[in-house]
Amino acid sequence: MAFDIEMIKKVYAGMTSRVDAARKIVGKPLTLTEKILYSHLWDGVAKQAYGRGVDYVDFAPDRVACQDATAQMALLQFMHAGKKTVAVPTTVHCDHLILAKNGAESDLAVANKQSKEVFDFLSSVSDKYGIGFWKPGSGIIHQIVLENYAFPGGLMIGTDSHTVNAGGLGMLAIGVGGADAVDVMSGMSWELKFPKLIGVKLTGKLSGWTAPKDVILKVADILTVKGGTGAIVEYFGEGATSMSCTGKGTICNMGAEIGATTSTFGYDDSMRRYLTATGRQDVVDAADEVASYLTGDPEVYADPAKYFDQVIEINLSELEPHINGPFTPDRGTPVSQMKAEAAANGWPIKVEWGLIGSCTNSSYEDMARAASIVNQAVEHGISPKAEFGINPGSEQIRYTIERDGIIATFEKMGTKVFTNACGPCIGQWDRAGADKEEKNTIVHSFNRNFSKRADGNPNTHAFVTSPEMVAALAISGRLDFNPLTDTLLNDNGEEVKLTAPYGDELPSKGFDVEDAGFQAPAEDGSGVQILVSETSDRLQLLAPFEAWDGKNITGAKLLIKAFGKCTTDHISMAGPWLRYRGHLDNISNNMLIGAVNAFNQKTNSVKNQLSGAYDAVPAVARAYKAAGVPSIVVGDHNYGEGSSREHAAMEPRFLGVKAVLVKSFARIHETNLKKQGLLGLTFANEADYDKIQEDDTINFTDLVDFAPGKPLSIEFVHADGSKDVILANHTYNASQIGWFVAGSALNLIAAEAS
Ligand code: MIC
Ligand code: SF4
Repeated sequence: MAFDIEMIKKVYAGMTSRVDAARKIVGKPLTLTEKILYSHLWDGVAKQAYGRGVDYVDFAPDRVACQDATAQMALLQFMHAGKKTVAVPTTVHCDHLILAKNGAESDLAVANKQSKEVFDFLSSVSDKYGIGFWKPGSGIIHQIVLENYAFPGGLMIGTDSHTVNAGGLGMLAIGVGGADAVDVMSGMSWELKFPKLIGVKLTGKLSGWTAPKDVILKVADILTVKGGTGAIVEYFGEGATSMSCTGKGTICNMGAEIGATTSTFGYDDSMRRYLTATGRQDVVDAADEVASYLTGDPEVYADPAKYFDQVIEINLSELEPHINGPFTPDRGTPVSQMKAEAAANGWPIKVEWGLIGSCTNSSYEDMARAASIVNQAVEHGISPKAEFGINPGSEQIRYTIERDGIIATFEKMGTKVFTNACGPCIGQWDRAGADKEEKNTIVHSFNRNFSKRADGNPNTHAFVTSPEMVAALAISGRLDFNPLTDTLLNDNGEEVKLTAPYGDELPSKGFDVEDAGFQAPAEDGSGVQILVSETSDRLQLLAPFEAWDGKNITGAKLLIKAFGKCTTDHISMAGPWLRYRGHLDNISNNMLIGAVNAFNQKTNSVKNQLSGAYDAVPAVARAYKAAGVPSIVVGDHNYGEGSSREHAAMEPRFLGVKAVLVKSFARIHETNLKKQGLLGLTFANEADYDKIQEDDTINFTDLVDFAPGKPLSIEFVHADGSKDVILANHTYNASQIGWFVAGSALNLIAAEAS
């Protein structure tokens, strides 16, 4: 499990010379983001000040991390790359496939049985290719990365959108699809559009009920779910240095919810404390030698407007606790306004469940602060009005909070302690009664609250807030309870006012753990056998997608015109479907079943143009595929928002969809489409979305001239014979066009390896 201090020292050694060179070339002071990017250029030298938001640039990441749900596809692809071992340090984490039901012990045993085949597969592939393997129950990928592998100034990628969490330790950590991870694991460069820079200046200091979570809830409210697209967010100022390292992690983590490429903070004392507490004094020593390279230049922070594309300022001393939701993480309501908002919108006031956990908010400090509220309730004889569940972020955190009495405090209130895993955050929650689809409210400390995400019930109104606010709202049982001003009645009918939460940033007695759950790979994995049964319904070896035939796509049918929000949860739902993440054919049966059909406003009901009948989206796609008819998908803004799961791109590819034409894309999803050999296109004129009709037949007229920077013309022939010709923009560069031509990026790697 040991982190690689030699690798880190090497990064730092290269960093000083590269950053100095970059500063000369660019001729101005540098942000932290630029320092990390310039020092991780694939070709080693900063040749130019890259066009922000335009140029694709090749980078050399230091690490890769994968979680079980995405690792299956990533590793199935890696097995085709023809390599003996991974080229950069890589870990796999089993955290998504554990259903929360009765509590950690029995839930973990059930998962180990039900997903044995998948865990065994991941463990043996890891063993074979030199990958560190974190067993089920060891914790959530991003907490484990923060505790063990993240380091200031590093660049890592991970097959999960919340990889960005490691920005809390001064890294640039970026979520990608499995195919991108395969490139880096195979020793190739990794390509990213040079990001725009957003600076967030934090003045003042957090106090009372306000927590780091409120910073990102506020930022999400300001920037919305797409405001960070194509940008890296860099936080600085006295408010930044005065908060804990795991608090910074929370802020960076939820930066995924504004579409940001990633977020980061400059190296400071909070990071030194955290590194030391997690046994990494040697990283502190190495980082201290290059400390000025691990934060933005002082000139930048003194005059941010000159160096960032956009600057936001938030005064933490004035920031109120926020409650964001329902159904989207960017709808922010300050606690003082919740009474009015909830009443005006008809949100159910009664809180049924309070859930604390997820990679966003499951640190020692989070648990300690929430427990301090629970403790007050217990001491004052207040019975909680809602049910309560927690998922500790890692076994190290769980062991330590158990030792320190924090779990015992939660248990006094009847809290269910679920496995150290994602659990309800990703729909792995067997919530009693959810199938009745009753309108209800839950509050949680997670990052996403899209419809159906936690319990599959479209009428569950999920609100995102800090762990301490979750505790307060769950105890009061009311969404509109304001702990700053309101009182609660205890069991004797006396009024009690909760005092502000308190929790140690780090355990005063240090972290402790008996078995962290790590398995090191074999020294020589060449003899390790990987077995995938042909009859398995969980795992399926991949067959390469066919190459482009060099012709225009013609006679295609419209599969669906998706209306409004279409996140990766709408395109490839998680929850019960997570079990098929390693089986492309089976998981394709969830393709776009959550997307709303613009023509009838229904989900999973689209017209099969061959038969005229309405059917489920995957069924219609399979019918077109069987008939040899290509299809296309049309969508709205920020299509593919949310997860990094490449299944959202592989499923359409597998079911014969040739192009996805939308008003705009979320970054990771757009790349995933390109990697899998699909056409990801945007309307040159957004209003053209309205021209597309249900019975359209679609012809590309100049795909044969597909070239960088050149829009494509697409003909939509309507049922009455009339037609509209629409211009579609794309962002494919020459090598990405090569992926399309080859049928997928992996086809190219495999061809080169053979
Ligand atoms: C999520 O939070 O949506 C997930 C599940 O962690 C995903 C990854 C996945 O779909 O497996 C993510 O955020 O990338
Ligand atoms: Fe797991 Fe939820 Fe974090 Fe995704 S957001 S990694 S599902 S805890």
